Amino acid sequence: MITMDNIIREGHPTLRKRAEKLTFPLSEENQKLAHDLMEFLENSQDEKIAEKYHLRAGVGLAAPQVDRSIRMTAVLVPGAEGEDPIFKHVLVNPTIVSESVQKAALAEGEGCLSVDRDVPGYVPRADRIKLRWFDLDGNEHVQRLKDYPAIVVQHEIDHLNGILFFDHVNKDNPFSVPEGTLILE
Ligand code: NB4
Ligand code: NI
Repeated sequence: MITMDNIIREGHPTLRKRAEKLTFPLSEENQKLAHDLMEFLENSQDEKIAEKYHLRAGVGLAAPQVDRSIRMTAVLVPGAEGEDPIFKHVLVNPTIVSESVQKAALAEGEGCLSVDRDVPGYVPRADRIKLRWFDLDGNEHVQRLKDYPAIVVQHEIDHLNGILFFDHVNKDNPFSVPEGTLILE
């Protein structure tokens, strides 16, 4: 299983590389990675397991964060208690087909499992995206996302492009955002 010891941190060169596209069929190794990324998110969101293994909670984890420079990321946005997850997928070669002009940012700012410090500030992103990706069997999917799940996916796709969330925070005033940006509670 993946633990915090397997997650590389800010300063590691892999986090700043553009990750490689995958081809199908996926190797057994990459299929196992997909499973391990999602398992980490499940474990990290389980209070008992997270405490036992000292996992920081996560709603996304990208392959480059475990030092695998390939275009794969897991996303697990939980639903309300007892409900199905809002978005639970391993994305292979994800691309944003189109995005809204409307921007949105999480009120709490963002954190990253590869960044061991608090970086305050808003991270303005597209509020709505049309996402295209491939699943582990090589089937293509297209789905529109908005608000919280859209933000999570953009944070993860950034990892595949060597971008970290604080790259988007305004250096002079971390809480200034483009006019009209929605602040998501
Ligand atoms: C990715 C997110 C940072 C901002 C927003 C949030 C958490 C991460 C990083 C957008 C994407 C990981 C991957 C959370 C969290 C809400 C849901 C369900 C129950 C606890 C969990 C806490 F943990 N970010 N952490 N950061 N990253 N919400 N939640 N809750 O996930 O670095 O690249 O379990
Ligand atoms: Ni991150």
